[in-house]
Amino acid sequence: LSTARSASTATMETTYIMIKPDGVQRNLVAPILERFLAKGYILRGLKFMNVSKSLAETHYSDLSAKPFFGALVDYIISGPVVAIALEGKDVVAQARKLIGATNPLASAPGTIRGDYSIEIGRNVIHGSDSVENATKELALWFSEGLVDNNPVLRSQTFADRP
Ligand code: IDP
Ligand code: MG
Repeated sequence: LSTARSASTATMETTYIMIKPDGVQRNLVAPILERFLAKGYILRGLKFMNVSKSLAETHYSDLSAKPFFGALVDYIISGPVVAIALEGKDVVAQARKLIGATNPLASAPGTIRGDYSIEIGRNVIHGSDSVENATKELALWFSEGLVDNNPVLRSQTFADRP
């Protein structure tokens, strides 16, 4: 009962998802998108793009002191990415659940990383880790703004049930 109540009062959010270069190169764009869209999240942004070094460094600036930071930036700029904005109830935390743990060795089967990756340095996908960071990352990657996508479908998909 408490789970149902917290789900029904959960706020609508938008999160930033990114299919990293290895996911693109391994032809995982369609199967990854399929998971989020089939679940019912609303697409608010989608673009295929190359990433500048400064954009990658800004995106991962919280990790700039880590020993793997340089390798991480090189990974993200190694080929085009797919930048995605998704809207839905509690979507920031829910998308992280669908994505799985950072290290694929710890990601459960059934999660995206659990199903499609082995190495932490090639873990195919990014998802914002908090609403605050989602807001920052969406502003960074979609500075042009999001797409106002089909409010009719949205109200049907997320209508609260009694
Ligand atoms: P997250 O992507 O699950 O939010 P973060 O800790 O924010 O994980 O790290 C960002 C990305 O940096 C990871 O997805 C992974 O690609 C890379 N990374 C994290 N830790 C390591 C590491 O120990 N070695 C190499 N790469 C790492
Ligand atoms: Mg992170």
